[in-house]
Amino acid sequence: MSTGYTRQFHLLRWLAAPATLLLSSCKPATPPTPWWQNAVFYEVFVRSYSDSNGDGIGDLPGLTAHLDELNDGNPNSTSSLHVDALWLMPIFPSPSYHGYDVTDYESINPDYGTLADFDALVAAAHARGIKIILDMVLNHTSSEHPWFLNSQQGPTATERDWYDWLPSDPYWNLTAIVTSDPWYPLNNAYYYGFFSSAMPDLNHGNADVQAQLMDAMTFWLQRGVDGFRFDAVRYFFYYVSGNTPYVVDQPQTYAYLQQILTTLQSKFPEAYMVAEVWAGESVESTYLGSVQHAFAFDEASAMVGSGQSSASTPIINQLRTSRGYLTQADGGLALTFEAPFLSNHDQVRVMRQLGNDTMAARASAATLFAMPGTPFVYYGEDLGMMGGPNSATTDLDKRTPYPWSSTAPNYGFTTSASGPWYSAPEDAGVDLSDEQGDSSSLWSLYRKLISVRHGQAALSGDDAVVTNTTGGGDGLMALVRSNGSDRTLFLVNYETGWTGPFSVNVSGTPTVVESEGLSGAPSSSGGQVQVSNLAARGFAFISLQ
Ligand SMILES: [Ca+2]
Ligand SMILES: [Ca+2]
Repeated sequence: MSTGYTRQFHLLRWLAAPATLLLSSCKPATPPTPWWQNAVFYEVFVRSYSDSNGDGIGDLPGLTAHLDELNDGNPNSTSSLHVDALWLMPIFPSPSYHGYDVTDYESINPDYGTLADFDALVAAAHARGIKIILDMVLNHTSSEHPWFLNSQQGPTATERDWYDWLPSDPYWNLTAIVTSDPWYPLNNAYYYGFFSSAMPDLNHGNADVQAQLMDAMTFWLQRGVDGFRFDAVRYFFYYVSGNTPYVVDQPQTYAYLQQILTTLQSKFPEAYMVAEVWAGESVESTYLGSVQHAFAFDEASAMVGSGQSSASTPIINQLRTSRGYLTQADGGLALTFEAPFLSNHDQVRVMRQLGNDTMAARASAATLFAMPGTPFVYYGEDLGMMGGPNSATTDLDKRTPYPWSSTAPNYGFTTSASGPWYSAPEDAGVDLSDEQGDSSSLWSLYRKLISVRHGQAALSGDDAVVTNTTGGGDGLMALVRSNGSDRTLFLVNYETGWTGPFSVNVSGTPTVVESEGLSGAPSSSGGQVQVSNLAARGFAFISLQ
């Protein structure tokens, strides 16, 4: 009678069903140089990006109108960030402002526009060389999704088994993860909603559910989408042993993800897929082989931690730990399995975490682009947005409108007389028009760092070695990135004072590619690179020949 047993039965039924879309005999074909290997992603919350029609809500035409600021297709222009790809947070119909509870996986939220607007966005993005991936929230739907409205009608409803129902509340105690029992009463039964009553979990052991979701993903890929960000993959399956529920990281979850990956890659070999495995690296790394990429949550904490503490220890320790988790059985490295980032829509913005310390933010940004894997920038990080003052307790304050101009009403986000759908003031000068015109702005630094990322082949390689230094102090990190014979040395000083002279235990003739606070040109002798001084929060990307 345990639900976990039922789940296993469903999985077996699914594995035994040859007609299931998830089972394809095609083998995955990976292109020799995937487009995402040296790509920089930009995470966009459409509701807060740009409003095109004056209703106070950001929309797809608003994003389309501002693609040139993201990447105008001219690599030499200094008015464009030159990101390679956009992750759009959910754009499907939803009763919530954030969209992480979907009511239709194959259409566009009317707040954001139409399918025609979406097609126009994809066409305009592709014309500039920008790829687009969509947020796919597969774990659960909205409680207002037609599937759930059907399912809740009773035990004989045609879609009853698409969700999990029990005749009585099992009273799980998940207080370590969520605040209450995730079983909710409705029509004389109880349904499972791990995240909330408004987000009933889909039963992924049901073959019809699998087919529906695969259809939806195929629909978007055929429409030109370049991949997906998979939300909350840890929670796809649960298992109950006795009275003890196990709600994350089940064997069925890994198998299911592998099937999704294999099937989509067989049909769309250039599709990029990155998963939210929001956990420590000991857990996240177990998804290696089940998902294409996973976000590096521990690394984000470590990068921000170095910025907060003025010590390089957090990020150095993390990189060494990563190497342990991401070295495969054959000795090969999988460091590019992880997608590094500083913060995302669920976290207090990095500038607020750093106490509005612009120099620490600059050092953190430089470190982000030195990391192995495909880097993601959360919209507004490029400007140093703080978000609202209640960010620690309110997700809304992490997702405020992008400030385009200091002089236009509503920061140029909307022409609505009643203002934007939500807002929080940013410091003077934290807006695109001011920062585009200032070569020393944080936005201009992001533009330069993205250019460095594109220009240095070593930065898209699979190796990253923290290298010993002599002298330099507690804030210093020396990281050697390599890709075949290409090598780039990254130096960063998280301290609030100068390093003084130091040497790095690496050979090669150094050529500075981009730096801040570097005193003099580095030299080399005796298998070491010598640096005379690096300022507080300074950094350098140095090519080694
Ligand atoms: Ca609008
Ligand atoms: Ca689930």
